[in-house]
Parts: sequence; C-alpha cells; structure tokens
Amino acid sequence: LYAYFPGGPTWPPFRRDLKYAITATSATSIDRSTLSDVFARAFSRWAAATNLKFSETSSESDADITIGFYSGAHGDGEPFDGPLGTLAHAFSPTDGRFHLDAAEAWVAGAGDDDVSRSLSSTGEVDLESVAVHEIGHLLGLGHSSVPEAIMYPTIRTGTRKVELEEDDVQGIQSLY
Ligand code: TQI
Ligand code: CA
Ligand code: ZN
Ligand code: ZN
Repeated sequence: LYAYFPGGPTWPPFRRDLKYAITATSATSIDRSTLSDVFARAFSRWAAATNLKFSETSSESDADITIGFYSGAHGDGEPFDGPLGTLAHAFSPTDGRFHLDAAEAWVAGAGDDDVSRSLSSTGEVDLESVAVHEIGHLLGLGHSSVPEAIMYPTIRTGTRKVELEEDDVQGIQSLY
C-alpha cells in the first residue's frame, strides 16, 4: 500500500498549476532539450492521474519545483555519494527541491525495450524512472509496500520503470 510523509503534507488546493525549473545542469553531460523532454514526460504521468498541471519555466524565481544535478555535499545536509548508492532525493510538499547525483551514469530519453538490457550490464541509471519516483515524493507520497509500484523503495539497477501502478494512482488520487 502507498504511504504519505508524516503529517500528510500536500500542495494546497490553490496550487494546482505547478511550475518547475531545471536549474543546475552544468554537472551533467545530458543536453538541455533532452532534459526538458525527460522531465516533461515524467511529470505528465502524474498529471494524467490528477487535476495537477505542470509546466516548465526558465525563471527559477517563478518555480514551485527546482530540479538540479549536484556532486557530493551541496548545501542541504544530504551529500551525494558518488556512483550508485543514492541516486537522487526530493523533499516533501511544499519544499519543491529535487536533486540528482551528478556522479551517476544517467541515461536519458531511452524509450525502447532494449534499454533495460543495456542498462543492467553497465550500471547506467534511467533518468526518467528516477524522475517519476522523485516527483511522487515532491507531491507528498512516501514509499509503497507494493513491489510493482513506482513508489516502492528499491529498483534493480538497470531497470526502467516509468508507468504508474494502480497503487500509485490510488495514492496520488487520495491526496489530489
Ligand atoms: N533516493 C531515496 C528515494 O528517493 C531517498 C530517500 C530515502 C527518500 N528515503 C526517503 C526520499 C524518504 C523521500 C522520502 O527513495 S534513492 C529509488 C528506488 C532512489 C531510489 O536514490 O535511493 C528511486 C531514487 F525506489 F527505485 F529505489 C529513485 Cl526510483
Ligand atoms: Ca550516488
Ligand atoms: Zn540535495
Ligand atoms: Zn523514494
């Protein structure tokens, strides 16, 4: 079953149209337009299940959600740890910070069936899969006990998992 953060924080009813900014990208080699595509696809999966809308803004000061790549310590007391281990983290509503470990071998825009095979042999991490999971946290979901769920707390290295499971949909629909 799905879970919330302690106290069940959510984005309040007058904030259904959320803007995100992709702000810190110098630490990744993935190009900017690919990043825009991957995050737009990840947000659209949650938008399809709720009355939330997401749009990218180029203005960090307008953004509800900020997304960036960082190495090691980056000022929030949760340092990244180099390849594998922690891949990314996101804070609960309405903080909006979503950080990715720049040290990972991120794979972006790999939409085909071959991806899980190629990823598992190289230790690469599918960016869209991690983004869908972290957006669940940004919106207020904790970890699920259902292994198929996006919000389950472990993923095999090299797995691509981007489709919301029934449990994820029920969880987000109970919040929004
Ligand atoms: N990052 C952890 C995660 O997002 C960070 C974390 C641990 C966390 N406990 C939390 C975040 C509680 C919010 C609330 O779960 S991670 C996965 C998964 C990670 C893990 O790098 O370990 C994914 C990031 F679920 F697959 F293991 C993305 Cl998809
Ligand atoms: Ca790491
Ligand atoms: Zn951080
Ligand atoms: Zn998680």
